[in-house]
Amino acid sequence: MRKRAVITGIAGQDGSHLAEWLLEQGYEVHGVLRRPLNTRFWRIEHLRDRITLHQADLLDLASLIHLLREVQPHEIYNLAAQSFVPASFAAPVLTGEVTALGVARLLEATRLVAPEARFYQASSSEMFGKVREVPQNERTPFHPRSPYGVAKVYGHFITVNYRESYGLFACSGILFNHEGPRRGLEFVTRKVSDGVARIKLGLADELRLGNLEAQRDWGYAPDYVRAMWRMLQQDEPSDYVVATGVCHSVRELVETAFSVAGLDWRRHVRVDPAFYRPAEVDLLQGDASRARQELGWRPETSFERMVEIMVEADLERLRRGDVV
Ligand code: NAP
Ligand code: F7E
Repeated sequence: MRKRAVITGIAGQDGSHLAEWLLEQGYEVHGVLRRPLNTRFWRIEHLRDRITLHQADLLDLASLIHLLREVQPHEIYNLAAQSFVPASFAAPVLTGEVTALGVARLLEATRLVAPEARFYQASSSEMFGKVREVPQNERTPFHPRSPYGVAKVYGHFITVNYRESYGLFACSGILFNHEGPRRGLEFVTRKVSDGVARIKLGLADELRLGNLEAQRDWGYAPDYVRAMWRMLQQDEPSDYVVATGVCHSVRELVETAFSVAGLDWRRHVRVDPAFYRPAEVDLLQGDASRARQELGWRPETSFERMVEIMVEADLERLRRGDVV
């Protein structure tokens, strides 16, 4: 019998990569959309005849109960969230409803309808925020710096709590930033690769960015979804940091991306305070030793190669005239 997996957030970056990976592993893949008529399908268009799509919303417990009753999944991957940090400052309550309480709703639906299913929660390095140590591992205390980070801390601990209280096989993956050509255009890596491609093709002349000094541990999204799956194949549920261990500043990201296109970034990049955040996460660097030892997971794509892939993909896309 084929294993059935439910992916919330299937139309997002990670959802689309995870769906591909699970199909390759022979799974029957069920994806959740909150508003099918408004969804932009560009990341999953090529998968549409191989997956089953359902309408449900993390804001609505009944919709999640109906979903799990219908699918009776073996594995549930909760990737849906309001995931953009600046939007969480603009809409902190909505972010809490979706990114924090949404996890509790899905766990509760799981407990009621599919208690044997294995559950993955998409936790985030943003929980470390104002970091207490470098690098960060599974034991590093949290100090979130945005409503998004605060909401993810709730999602993380409610997942741990359902594991400890009800014996659910619930895991939380503390993933550091991961990127690729399917990243939303508002996130800095994709904003830069898109900006470089526009400048190279003569469609723009400048790129306005915020804090160039922030440092992140950037990995490649297709590598990271394998770690999610591996967590649910273990004998015991647990929580894992997933990261490359290498960090770069936004300035280094910019230098690397402009040089892929043979451009001098100093001629085009302008710092615009509009993109500064009320509170910043200055530095994230992960220690994924546990994932390496217990899951046998390691990243396969370097930062430089990832930036190259992203710039080349945006050049091709804009030459075709596609919007995203
Ligand atoms: P993403 O591209 O923003 O995708 C998130 C998805 O969630 C979107 O498809 C969105 O649907 C859906 N969604 C939003 N609100 C919803 C609701 N109320 N009900 C149901 N679905 C809803 O995010 P991602 O980069 O793939 O990240 C996946 C998950 O990992 C997120 O939880 C994110 O917070 C977390 N995470 C990401 C990273 C990273 O670096 N990418 C690192 C750590 C953790 P629409 O298409 O309708 O907007
Ligand atoms: O910002 C700086 C910005 O928006 C990275 C989400 O997937 O990863 C992501 O959150 C850094 C920040 O990602 C611009 O200030 C400078 O320091 O790409 P980002 P993020 O905030 O790290 C974590 C792990 C998640 O879980 C989240 O869901 O880049 N930066 N200039 C800028 N950032 C943006 N977006 N735009 C700029 O113009």
